[in-house]
Amino acid sequence: MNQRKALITGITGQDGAYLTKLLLDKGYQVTGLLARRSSDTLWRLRWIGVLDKIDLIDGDLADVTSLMRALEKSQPNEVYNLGAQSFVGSSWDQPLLTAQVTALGALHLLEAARIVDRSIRIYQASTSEMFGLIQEDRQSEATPFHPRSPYGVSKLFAHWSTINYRESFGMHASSGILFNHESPLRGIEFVTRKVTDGVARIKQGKATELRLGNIDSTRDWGFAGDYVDAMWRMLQQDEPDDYVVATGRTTTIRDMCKIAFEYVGLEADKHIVIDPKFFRPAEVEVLLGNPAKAKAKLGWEAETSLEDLIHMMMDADMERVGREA
Ligand code: NAP
Ligand code: G4F
Repeated sequence: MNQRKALITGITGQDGAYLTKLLLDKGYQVTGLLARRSSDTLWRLRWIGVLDKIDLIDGDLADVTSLMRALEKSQPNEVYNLGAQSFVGSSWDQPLLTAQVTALGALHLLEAARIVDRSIRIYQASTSEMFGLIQEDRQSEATPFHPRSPYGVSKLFAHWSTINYRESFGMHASSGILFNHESPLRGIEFVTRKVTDGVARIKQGKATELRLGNIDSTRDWGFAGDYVDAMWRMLQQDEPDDYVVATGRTTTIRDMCKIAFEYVGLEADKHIVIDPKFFRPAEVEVLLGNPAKAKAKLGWEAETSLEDLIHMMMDADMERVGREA
C-alpha cells in the first residue's frame, strides 16, 4: 500500500507537534507549512523528537498561492488546518490580522484544495470559542453559536466555510469543535501554561506573585496529546462531519491554579494578584462540552484528567525553570 501523506498548517504550534508525532507513528509522510518568522519556531518539533523526520515548505495562510504550491509539492491525502492567530486576548488588538489568517486563511486553503485536488481530506480546527455566550449548559454540535471575540468570529467563518465546501463541492472537509486542550508545549500566553510556569518560578525563588485576570471563568480542559487523535479519526470516517471534542468536566481558573500550587506545596491565595490588565472586553464565562457524538461515532474519549495534565505541565516547567541561569 502507498504511504499516506499529510500536510499540516500550524505544524510549529502545540497541536502541530503532537499531531506530527501521531501521524509519523502511524507511518505517514508528514509535510509542514512553515510561516516565515525572524526567530526560531521549531522548538516544539525538536522537543517532541520529530524535526528530522518531516519536510517543511515555506508558506502562509494569508497567501493562497503558497498554499497551492504546498499542496502541489506535497500531494497530501489529508490536510490538517491548525494554523491560526489562536490567542483570544490578542484578537481584540489585531482583529484584521486575526480575520485574515484565522478566517480567510481557512477559506484560502479550502479554495486551494478545490483547485488542486478535491479528493484531499481536510480537517478544520474549529473551537469551543464559537459558543462564546453559551446558549446551552452543555455544548454539543447542535448548540447555537454566539462568539465573543474577533477570534471566535473568525473561527465561525472558517467553520461555516468548511461546511459550505462540503455541501457545495462534495469535499471531505470535517470540523473538530475542540474545547481547550493543553500540554507542556502550550504557548506561555495561555492561562494554564502561564500558571504552571509562574508557579515553578515562585517555587524556585525566581518570582513571588502570579498576576492573572478573571479567575472565575471556567473551562473544559483536556490534554492535547489525546485531542490530536480525535482529529485523525475524523479524517478516517467514510463521511465528513463536525464533532465536539471535550472532557465533559469544567473547572474554574481559580481551582486549576490550586491544583498547580498544591502540587509543589504552595498556597495559591498567597501568590495570586488580580490585575485588570488581563481582563477581556467580552468574556466567555463558561465552557462545558458534550463529547457524546465523538465517543459514539469516532470511538474517542479523553484519557487524561485535569490533575494529571497540570502535574505533567508542572513537572516540565519545574525542569525548564530550573535549567535557566
Ligand atoms: P498555536 O500553538 O498557537 O499554533 C498556531 C500555529 O499557527 C503556529 O504553528 C503558528 O506558526 C501558525 N500560524 C500563525 N499564523 C500563521 C500564518 N499566517 N500562516 C501559517 N501559519 C500560521 O495553536 P494550537 O494550540 O496548536 O492550536 C491549533 C489550532 O487549533 C489553532 O487553529 C487553534 O485556533 C485551534 N484550537 C486550539 C485549541 C486549544 O485549546 N489549543 C482549541 C480549539 C481550537 P508560528 O509558530 O510561526 O507562529
Ligand atoms: O487560556 P486562555 O487564554 O484560553 P481561551 O481564551 O479559552 O482560548 C483557548 O481555548 C480556545 C478553545 O475554547 C481556543 F480556541 C483558543 O485558540 C485558545 O487555545 O484563557 C482561558 C480563560 C479565559 O477566561 C481568560 O479570561 O482564562 C482567563 N484568564 C484569567 N487570567 C486568563 C488570565 N487568560 C490568560 N491567557 N491570561 C491570564 O492572565
